Amino acid sequence: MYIIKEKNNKWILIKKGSKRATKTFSSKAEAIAYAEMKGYKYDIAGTKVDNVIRKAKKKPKVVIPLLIVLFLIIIGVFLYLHFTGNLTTIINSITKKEDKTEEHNHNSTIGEDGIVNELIYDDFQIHFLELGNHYTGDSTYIKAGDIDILIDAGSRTNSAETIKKYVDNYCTDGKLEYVIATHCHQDHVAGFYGNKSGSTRTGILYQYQIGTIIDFALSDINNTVSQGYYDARDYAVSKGAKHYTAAECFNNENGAKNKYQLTDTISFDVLYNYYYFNSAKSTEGEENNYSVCTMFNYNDNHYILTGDLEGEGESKLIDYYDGTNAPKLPHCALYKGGHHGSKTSSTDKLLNAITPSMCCVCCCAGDNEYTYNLEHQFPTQSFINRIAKHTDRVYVTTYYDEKSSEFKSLNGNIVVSSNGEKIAVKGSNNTIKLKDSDWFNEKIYAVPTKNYYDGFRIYQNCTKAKGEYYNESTPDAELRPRRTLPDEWK
Ligand SMILES: [Ca+2]
Ligand SMILES: [Zn+2]
Ligand SMILES: [Zn+2]
Repeated sequence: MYIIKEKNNKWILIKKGSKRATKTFSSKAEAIAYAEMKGYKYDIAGTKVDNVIRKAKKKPKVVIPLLIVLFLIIIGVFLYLHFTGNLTTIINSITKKEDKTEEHNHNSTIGEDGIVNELIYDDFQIHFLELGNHYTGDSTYIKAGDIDILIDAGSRTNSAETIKKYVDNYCTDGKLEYVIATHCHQDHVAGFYGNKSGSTRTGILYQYQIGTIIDFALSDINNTVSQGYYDARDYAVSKGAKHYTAAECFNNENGAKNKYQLTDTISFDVLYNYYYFNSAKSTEGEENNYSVCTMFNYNDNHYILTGDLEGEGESKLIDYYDGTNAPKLPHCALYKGGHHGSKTSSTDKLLNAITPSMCCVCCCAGDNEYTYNLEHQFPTQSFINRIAKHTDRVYVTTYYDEKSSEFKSLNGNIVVSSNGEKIAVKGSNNTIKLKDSDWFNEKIYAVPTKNYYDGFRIYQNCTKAKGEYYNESTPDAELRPRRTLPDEWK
């Protein structure tokens, strides 16, 4: 007996007496169609399903005699095992198993917010990858049961090998069932085409069998990066991959879907973005606003990834999910820090709508790739001030070490995982929150009073990196904190 009921603006099919949904649907009609198709007996319970279950449980009066019989059986088995000597063997094997589990989890603790530290669950995993160089970029590998998904493959062409080596620890069938390219910037797509040596291409789209490619509907870029990506995509399609734009997905057009069911209980939605359908050329965020936005769902937990979407795109996204035309976005367990923690993304409007419990940022913290201004380097002080209102669980992949001119792991590869109920987080280097990291708390030499001109732009509050690190002998240099602690984190 199954029950179809509404939950969090979705419709779920649930076995009577069970807590977990068997399957989730976006409409009641879909849920009914599914139950019919499976030949299930079902009730439609509206929102009062709990009462139905409770009533059903009260009925039977056979329970007590049944318990007595069960008790007698257990005593019987116990005595039998005791006299045949099997009991100790069984007890030993049970305790051994417990030891093993404990060993596996012995570092894990549950935080005050219910999130488990230092553990990786099998069912559903999101991996935020380090990319093997000091450049900021994105590559997120997701495993849902046996399904492998890769969102973006930055930061440079040489990241392709780093990504493949990592993904091959998990993806053992050589097939990525889904590949998503959020937008056409080098730090998101370069690893898809990679490098060419002789007749081998290192790019992800050349190295794996690809199921479905979902990518940006629009782009204003026409250069070697975009050409490299389109060639790699064409290659994958010639080998059998399906290709849809996010606009086709959102509209359920041409075979594309706006919801992909990955397992019975895990799915992802291609979220609305105004800039799938309209030019972003005149916005401040430009190309970044074309980003494909997705939400992964596992039971009641949600995970939102918006690529490099900026303030304009975030605002239109939240306007769309207004609770009238479309259901409001749910509270989310995880938000991937938009645009690497830039000052122009992760606006209050977005964060107030999704109230994230955790935030992972993919970047090379403190690198001056995009700016010499200390406060505006990823992850920016203004991003930190905004996310702090929701959570202090902020994790960052990599940082730039000014002293050695090398990139190093901050949290490293960060894995957020779930067993459908609990959520866990673990970094390959450590699982220290950003606010407690040395990177956050150390002071470095910067020139706050003098403007620095790089031949293009004037920067204030400067730090320089990559071999031009300021030190105590730099005129006007002062030791400055990299970041200041927001009140909420004190
Ligand atoms: Ca696979
Ligand atoms: Zn980017
Ligand atoms: Zn970008």
